[in-house]
Amino acid sequence: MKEKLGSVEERELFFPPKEFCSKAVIQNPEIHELGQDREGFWNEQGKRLNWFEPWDTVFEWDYPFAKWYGGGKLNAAYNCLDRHLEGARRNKAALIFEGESGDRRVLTYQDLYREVSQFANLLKSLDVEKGDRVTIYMPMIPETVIAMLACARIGAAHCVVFGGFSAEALKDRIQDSQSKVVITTDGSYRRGNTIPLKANVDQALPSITCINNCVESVIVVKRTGQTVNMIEGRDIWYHEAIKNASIHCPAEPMEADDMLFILYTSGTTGKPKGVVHRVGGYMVGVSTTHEWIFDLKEEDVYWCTADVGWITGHSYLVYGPLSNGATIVLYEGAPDYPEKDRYWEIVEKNRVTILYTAPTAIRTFMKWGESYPLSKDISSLRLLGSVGEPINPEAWMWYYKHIGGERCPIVDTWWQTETGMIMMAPVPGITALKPGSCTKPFPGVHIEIVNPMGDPVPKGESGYLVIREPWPAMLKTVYGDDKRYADTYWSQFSGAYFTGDEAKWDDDGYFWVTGRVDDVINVSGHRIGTAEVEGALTDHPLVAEAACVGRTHEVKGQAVFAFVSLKEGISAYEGLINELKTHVVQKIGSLARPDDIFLSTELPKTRSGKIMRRLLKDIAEGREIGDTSTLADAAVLNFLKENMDAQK
Ligand code: 6R9
Repeated sequence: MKEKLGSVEERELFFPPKEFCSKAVIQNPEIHELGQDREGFWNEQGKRLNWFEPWDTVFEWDYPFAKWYGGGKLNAAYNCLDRHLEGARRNKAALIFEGESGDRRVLTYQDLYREVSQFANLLKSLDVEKGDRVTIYMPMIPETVIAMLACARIGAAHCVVFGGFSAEALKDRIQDSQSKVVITTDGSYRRGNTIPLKANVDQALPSITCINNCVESVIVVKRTGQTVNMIEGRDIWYHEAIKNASIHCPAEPMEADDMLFILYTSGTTGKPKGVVHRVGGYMVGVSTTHEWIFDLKEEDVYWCTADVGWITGHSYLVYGPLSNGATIVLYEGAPDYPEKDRYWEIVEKNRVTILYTAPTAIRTFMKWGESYPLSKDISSLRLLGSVGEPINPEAWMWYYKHIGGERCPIVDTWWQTETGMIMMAPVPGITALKPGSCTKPFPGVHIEIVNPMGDPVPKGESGYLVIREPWPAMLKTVYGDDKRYADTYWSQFSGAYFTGDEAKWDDDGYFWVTGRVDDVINVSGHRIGTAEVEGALTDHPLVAEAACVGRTHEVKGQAVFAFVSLKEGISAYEGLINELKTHVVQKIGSLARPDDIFLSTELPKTRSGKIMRRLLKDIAEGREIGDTSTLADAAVLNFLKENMDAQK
């Protein structure tokens, strides 16, 4: 059977070392079969958390809305902090912070508990109550994690906005969530420079339309020491306000189905969606997957390099590991600051045992060469993880060899903002690995690959990745828009959640996710909606129309390629392309900056006026152009083909 498969990589199996398997958290090869009784399985896993009230039902399914652990009451911060204070974990390092400029802080579980309680009391003193929203716009510093847990402690939903987003993107997210409080810093460090976060907040707030009580206060944490403009009656310095806050703050008992946080993510339309996660199912899901997939042991030092502004930062930097009582590393800066060995220096210094990072980072390290990891002692590593986009087998092999010393299993984890938890990944003590495959669905998770009619495809074939059965950390809804939730995720295939991804199922039943099939571009593991970038471009006064596609990029996975037509009578001038790129950065953030902008008099459209992105993608990738039969005007295409090189 196996010989039928195409590449060498698909046939090559890597078995985790015996030494690793014999000590693994999960050694039972029948664990996936046990997971087939989903209700029984997740009932059992629910018991890993501390509950104020037990649940009555594991899940109720009112398609497409699910309720998990109905009747149960718990608190996420309590599960990440209080329950670890009883025994030896009290004085264990919960968080090791590595600042970009070399400063370092270690907080034990007791320290973290105290700081979270104080922050929670500060929020309470600002009238933040259960159900309110709080926007967090911060760099990777301990106070960011503290702020998240403080919200969770009092039952407010946090909305973390990535610190690299622009004032305008921040505005949209505060507006949609109607946050009562914004927490930010004076600024953030990036490669020795500073980025003015507070100034972005100041720019965002005046144009927000408030429905009720939105943004009454801004809490400012001092980080860079740069000058900021504090507005009397609205802005508060954290270090001053916290002085009087009590160190006792009871954790609010939350219904399992109550909202824990909102996280905005890009989709196929211009407006980012507020993905809502709830306390109970989410916490069970991330806690279980974190322990099993990362093979977490009491003495591990676990480092997830993702920014807290993304779902990976929420689930596998904060809630998963802290609920499991792990020691986490939090690094503020860039991988090449001050030198290209910074990650390996952090691994050496802290004896990091588990490293979870993204393929784009691995490809960057590959490009820099193995001398950097070689120059440090990284022998403490015992398990490696990958997330965010498909990992190409070459990058997998490099990671395996040069970072893992051929002794560390690699867990390639497939999941999404909406799934909340890892859905497909090896369980490292029992799963043989194939470079480039996320292997199999996690126990208790049901995933299928289907054809356009929604029927499962046979082994060896490709199709659309769908999830038919509810899972505990699934999104509850899109914030304030149940209809959008149902339409976006549950309407393409009847009876199933559509992931937006395409995948192949090989003869061994291993899954190979190949990428998005919707209008989402994955740049360095960050989701960018083509409609968002197009919206930013057409916002420029000279632009008539814009169409964006993803083009393969050696390091970033994909890069944004934009086709732009200018308004009638406008001709291009020197510097216009850069001006357009800067405009996108101002509207969204530098992560959305197009690598290429191609100016064209017209864009290829169907007779009904739809831009044919498929053809633009062929052009951007420099490959043969596909079926053009529905194209209204073939001359446009010829123009594009002929002028592409000239503009490059
Ligand atoms: C966790 C996260 C989700 C999209 C997802 C898919 C891609 C993530 C992947 C992967 C192949 C993996 N993706 N992990 N593709 N293999 N291991 O990244 O969430 O930012 O919402 O992105 O990322 O295309 O649909 P999110």
